[in-house]
Amino acid sequence: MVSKTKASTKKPAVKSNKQSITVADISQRIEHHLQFTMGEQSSANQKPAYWRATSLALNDIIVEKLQSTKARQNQNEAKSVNYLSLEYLMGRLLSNNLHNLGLYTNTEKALQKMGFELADLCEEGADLALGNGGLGRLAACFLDSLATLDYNAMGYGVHYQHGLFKQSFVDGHQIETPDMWREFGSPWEVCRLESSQTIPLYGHVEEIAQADGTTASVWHAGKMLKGVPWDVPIVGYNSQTVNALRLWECRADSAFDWDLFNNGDYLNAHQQQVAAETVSKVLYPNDEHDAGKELRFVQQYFFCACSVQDIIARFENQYGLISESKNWPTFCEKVAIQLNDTHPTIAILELMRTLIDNHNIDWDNAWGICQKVFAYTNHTLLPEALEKWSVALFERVLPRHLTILYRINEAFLNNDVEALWPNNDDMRRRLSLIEEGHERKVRMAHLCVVTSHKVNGVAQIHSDLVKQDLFPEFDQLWPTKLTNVTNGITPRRWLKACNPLLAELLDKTIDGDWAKDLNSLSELAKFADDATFQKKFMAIKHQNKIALTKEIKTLTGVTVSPDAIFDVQIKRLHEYKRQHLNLLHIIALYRRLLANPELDMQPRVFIFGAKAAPGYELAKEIIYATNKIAEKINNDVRIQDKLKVVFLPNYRVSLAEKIIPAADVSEQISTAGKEASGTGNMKLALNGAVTIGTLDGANIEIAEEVGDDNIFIFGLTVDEVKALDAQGYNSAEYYENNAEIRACLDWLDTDYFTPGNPGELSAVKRCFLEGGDPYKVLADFQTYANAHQALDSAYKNQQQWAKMAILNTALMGKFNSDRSIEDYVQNIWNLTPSV
Ligand code: 26W
Repeated sequence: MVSKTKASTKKPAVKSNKQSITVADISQRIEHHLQFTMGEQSSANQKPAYWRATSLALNDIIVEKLQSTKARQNQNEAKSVNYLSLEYLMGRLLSNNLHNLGLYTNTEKALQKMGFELADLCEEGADLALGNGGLGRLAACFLDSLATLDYNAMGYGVHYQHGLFKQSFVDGHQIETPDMWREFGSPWEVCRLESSQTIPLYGHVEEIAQADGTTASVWHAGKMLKGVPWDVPIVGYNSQTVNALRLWECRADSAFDWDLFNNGDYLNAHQQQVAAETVSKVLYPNDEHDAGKELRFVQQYFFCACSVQDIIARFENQYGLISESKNWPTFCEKVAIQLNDTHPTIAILELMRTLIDNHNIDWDNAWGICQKVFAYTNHTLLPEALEKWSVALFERVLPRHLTILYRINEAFLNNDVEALWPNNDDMRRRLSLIEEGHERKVRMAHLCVVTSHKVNGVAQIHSDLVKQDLFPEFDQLWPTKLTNVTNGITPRRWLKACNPLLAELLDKTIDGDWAKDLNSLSELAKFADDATFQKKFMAIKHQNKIALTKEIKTLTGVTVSPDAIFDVQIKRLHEYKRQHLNLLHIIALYRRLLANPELDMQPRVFIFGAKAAPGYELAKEIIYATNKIAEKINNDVRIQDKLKVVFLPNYRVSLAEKIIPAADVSEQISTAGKEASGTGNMKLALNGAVTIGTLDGANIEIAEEVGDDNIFIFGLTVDEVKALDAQGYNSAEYYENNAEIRACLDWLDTDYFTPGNPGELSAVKRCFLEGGDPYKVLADFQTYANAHQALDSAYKNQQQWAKMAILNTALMGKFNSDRSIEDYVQNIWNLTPSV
């Protein structure tokens, strides 16, 4: 028996924030909502009704705690951080909120008495998929950590009526349909009509000469929009805090034009409302690719303007008028604003405009305030993801903001740039906030860096590349401004809630609450070689794999064996993430098995989950190819089920929560220098999956934590990729010199995987050859295949593999988003917990 360490020295329990609400209380609350809110629907499938009643019952408790939190934070005059993000990938909330309130078990008991399984009811909830991928999910994890650490924080975003599209496959092709999370309303949101905001846009600016010789700019807006806030409570884990995520819905300033209506022009009477609603209608599904659409620009301005007005209103309610100079230092002491990438950059110009035009603060003080409150996080180096909005669009939609932008740029070039690079037009051109050219554009990232007091990347290598390659001159200008905060994940959702069997084993094995002190997981390391513990740990992995085989069968009809290696690649579909490298290796494995069905390899199931941006053709080709190749392999009896490939449709947070606990292998195979950090890598390793990956993003820091014996690293390093680009990369060489690569690629030209349609998969081959293989797939193929060979033989030794799996779980403490938040608090926000 594995003895619990140092039982006698058990630490005194912290004052439990656990809700002492009894099973009876919970039943009564659920019954109340069934009867009075739901009106007792006696429909056949009662699950949706009991899910909603349970959620509403819980939300009552939560909203109460939200109010007490607000009162305490005001009481403590705690500095607040305002997280501005166009995306929040929240997933489902019932299970998370129950775990964080410590009410999961009691609610489970209450529902069992009513004849329902809580785990089943949790399946009824729609994901709040108000994001695309990593950036949106990171925002969600950060909100969980901020509330768990009792910090005063407010998330600001857009109340999209439709989140990220629903993905389904038709004959292997990705089909998108609208997300309907709000079809029947969400039990987790509270409409805050009283905090609605009205914001101006379009129109023109009139410069009016003032008596003191200065000119005042008066913006005559062409249109007004109304922002209606919906608050989604953010429940801290075992803490005193429930913060809010405030999402702005857009409505017309006036819902109805009576004159048009009275003249029978009913459609146009409503036109204003329709136009306004489109602003918060849908999330743009582009990940890492700036589409540059006007509506996206208006979305960004809309939520930034509503949020800035709300931040000022909250401040003035507590500390007095911002127009009074005595309150300026207080504003900087009590308010921090974090820009989650460049998408909320306009908030800078909006705060400047508001302070100067609405609160009569002079330019220099307004600018001083902005520099103290704003900070910016960069999440990508991909050139196509860096936002540049045309000056013409700015002129038309936000003419006043443009005049402010010009003045910031002038001061920056004439003071900061001139100081370091006197009379250097080239440097002025390169650093200017305006990119000259046939169409003048605004470099949003430059405005963020020039304004913010701190700029951070999201993993050490990424932050180094931001300094060296993206903003080298800015690093010279302000040597202490650029910093790093390595990403993290919340262990509440990504272990305690999604892997209850492992959570229970950890509770039994580790002292204290690992879900709040993830570094305590390192206590597991001493059991890594312990046969008994290994057996328990791997039995849990096997249990989770059995559960996933059922989900796979339901979703794809494919039968897989839980004894096979579950090899997982789950993330957005993008060339730099190299799902097509994984696919090329699968084709090679299949070919080897056809050549020798007795090939000594561990049976393997390759599991894919990935959405492609609707306009990203090659990404969709890679999905189609993977599905067609999977179909062929999964039905090829000659290979004796040694290889299975499944592409699970509609990958999202709630599906990730099912896949991750069952994963043996975590595919983190991006081209070095392209994946800023990754966070899926952390979730999979924390749940005992062993990583096969490149030295990219946070993979490097994961390898540092787990040790080179417990990870499979392959491929070119960042510097080697740069050297290859410098000397000129010729992918055809690998095609000519590597017979296996050539055979596999040539196979794609045939109709082997697409009977009767030869060449249907040739687009994938072409991207490697004619397309120049920009992400060096062919260059990394052989070392990747070799790493998989090593992985296969490691898996044969179940003791060795169990040790690796346990050490990955044990040594993930660093990647707790609580640690990331504490880094932001220490280096950027300077907050104190409000308890
Ligand atoms: C303009 C369109 C657009 C939309 C989203 C461009 C860029 C984005 C995001 C920045 C893309 C994103 O999600 N980046 C991911 O952010 C994660 C959180 O920091 C990182 O872990 C991932 O490496 C990074 O790809």
